[in-house]
Amino acid sequence: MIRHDWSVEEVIALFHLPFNDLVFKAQSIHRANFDPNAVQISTLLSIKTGGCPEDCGYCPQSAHADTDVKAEKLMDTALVLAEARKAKAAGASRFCMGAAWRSPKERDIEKVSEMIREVKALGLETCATLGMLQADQARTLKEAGLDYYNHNIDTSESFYSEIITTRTFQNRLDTLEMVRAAGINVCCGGIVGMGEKVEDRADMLRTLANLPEHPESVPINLLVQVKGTALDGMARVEPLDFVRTIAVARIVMPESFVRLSAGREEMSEEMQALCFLSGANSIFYGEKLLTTSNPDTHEDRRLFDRLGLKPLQLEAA
Ligand code: SAM
Ligand code: DTB
Ligand code: SF4
Repeated sequence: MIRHDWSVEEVIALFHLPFNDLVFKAQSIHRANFDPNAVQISTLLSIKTGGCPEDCGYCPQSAHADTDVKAEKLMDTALVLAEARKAKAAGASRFCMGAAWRSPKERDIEKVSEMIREVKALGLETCATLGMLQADQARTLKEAGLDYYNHNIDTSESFYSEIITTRTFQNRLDTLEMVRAAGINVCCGGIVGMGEKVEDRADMLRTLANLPEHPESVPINLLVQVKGTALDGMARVEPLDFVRTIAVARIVMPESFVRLSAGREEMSEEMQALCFLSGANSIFYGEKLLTTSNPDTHEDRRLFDRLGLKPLQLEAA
């Protein structure tokens, strides 16, 4: 049953279930809604790297952080297309273009629209994450053929200002509403491991589940700690607590793709297997996320073989 009326207490109670009960519940819901052995595969590309004016404490691309990431210009469409072709050849079904912007300018929307049109023509699903959008910008991206827009709420409303001060939680919800109104699929999730409490994880998932429509895709990232960012050196999350977050996301959003996102390089194969068992059915595939590294593709192929997982094929493909 699809619900949009979760209370935070109910979601917290899920987090505190005995582990076996939690995973069984998540896997049962997963099986009722999805092929249990199919995993959706997305490949990321940073089309505009670094120099971002926002102060997100986790992000190596923030101008407020002191990292090795250099500010670059928006990439040329031809180079983006070459990367998209490689991603498709490697087996990705979706190509996600990320830009380190607070919000795009008109000229940026034009150029990204061109990229979207051409990536889509390759037979890939398109996704973009460009920061805050206006309603007309969302409509233009939709017309260009944008299938998904990624815009994370990252954490609970009450913890948000501990992590980011240059925009509000409500700003995030406003953009999500524009994206939805333009008819673009929503990709929205968050990060675990920023010093938040279980209550914050529960409240973040409650916010997502209580949106008028569930995001079609829910990325759950494990914080990738980068030297020079405000959140470097945070206490590491217990692997089983991360798995619990995946399981609860699956339970409260039964029909959404739950993506085991950033942070897989730090995870053992066994931990990833537990995440898949708990309802994760999407990953980022390819050796790079945006600026940090992701597992080698041959390691992922080996993991898929050992677990009997297969990449989800697009229906039209
Ligand atoms: N600038 C746009 C924005 O913030 O909406 C788009 C790109 S931004 C890098 C996309 C998402 O990546 C963030 O919302 C955050 O959830 C995730 N992210 C960034 N740095 C991360 C890190 N070090 N570890 C885990 N996730 C991270
Ligand atoms: C999401 O939830 N995770 C991705 C994607 N959406 C854009 C980004 C992860 C970034 C990790 C840090 C980096 O590589 O810069
Ligand atoms: Fe900028 Fe996005 Fe990084 Fe925040 S997460 S600093 S908005 S690129």
